[in-house]
Amino acid sequence: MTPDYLPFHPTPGKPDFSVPEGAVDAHCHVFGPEAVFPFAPERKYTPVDAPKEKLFALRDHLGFSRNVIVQATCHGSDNRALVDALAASNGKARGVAVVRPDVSNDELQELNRAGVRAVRFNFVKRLVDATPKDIYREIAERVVRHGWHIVVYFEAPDLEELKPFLLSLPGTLVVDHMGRPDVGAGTQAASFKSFQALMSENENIWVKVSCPERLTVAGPPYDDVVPFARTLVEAFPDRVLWGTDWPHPNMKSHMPDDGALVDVIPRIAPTPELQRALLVDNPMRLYWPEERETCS
Ligand code: 0GY
Repeated sequence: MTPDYLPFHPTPGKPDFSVPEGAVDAHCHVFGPEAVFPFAPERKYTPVDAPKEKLFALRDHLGFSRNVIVQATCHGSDNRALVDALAASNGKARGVAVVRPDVSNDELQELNRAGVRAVRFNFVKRLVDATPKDIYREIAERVVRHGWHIVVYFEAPDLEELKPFLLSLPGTLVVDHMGRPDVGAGTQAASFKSFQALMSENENIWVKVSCPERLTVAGPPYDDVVPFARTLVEAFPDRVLWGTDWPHPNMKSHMPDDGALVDVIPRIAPTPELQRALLVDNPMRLYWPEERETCS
């Protein structure tokens, strides 16, 4: 099948902003190569190949040290491309997998050994067919026993309906892309307030302040998204994560320059302390806790 969205930027620029030593790109993907790791038959889009070598080259180019690779819907619950990338990373990548309800404990243990530390539940209707919440809850209860956490992807209009489910999940919950706020409605909109209240009231909920390129109405340099991310970074400095979202699946309007995305970071995390928390301390606590304990 032919790719049906823009290819990733072939030559991203060097960012002006220097990320702190040990920075983690906590949301990115690998796709294929399709000839080795075919895409899932049930996928809603077909990406271009975005293999691990390109991801690791981008990591080095942008000055990052590590990646958290998130299983995207185009690979369904076939985590082989993800596991292959983790194995090739020399311990510099951890994974977020998608699993089926009939996954065995042996398979979960195998994924854990490979470096997977979370599962992702996706509620974005254009990306997946719905999975009953009871099934997701059963999966959550099983994976937290392996010390994993849950990553959820949903859009702001679905937050109220999802809240009871989100609050019923055990362990740590990470929300992708700020819960996809309606940027045009501004930071005072009820739905963004509701999301902040959810985080204020539940200290187990974390958020990725990622994807200005997806959320923007105005386009680069993403002035309209910055206040959303900055609000969350300043309110919840020890529960925020940042990622490139490379290779930016499904982007049809414009393809971001990943160097320019890195240059958004000092605008959303304006002090060295906030930058270190966002890029190093928080992702290390969640994905490499054993290394943090050794360092401290
Ligand atoms: C992202 C965002 C998107 C795609 C996926 O799993 C996916 O296919 O998450 C999207 O289209 O918004 O996190 O990469």
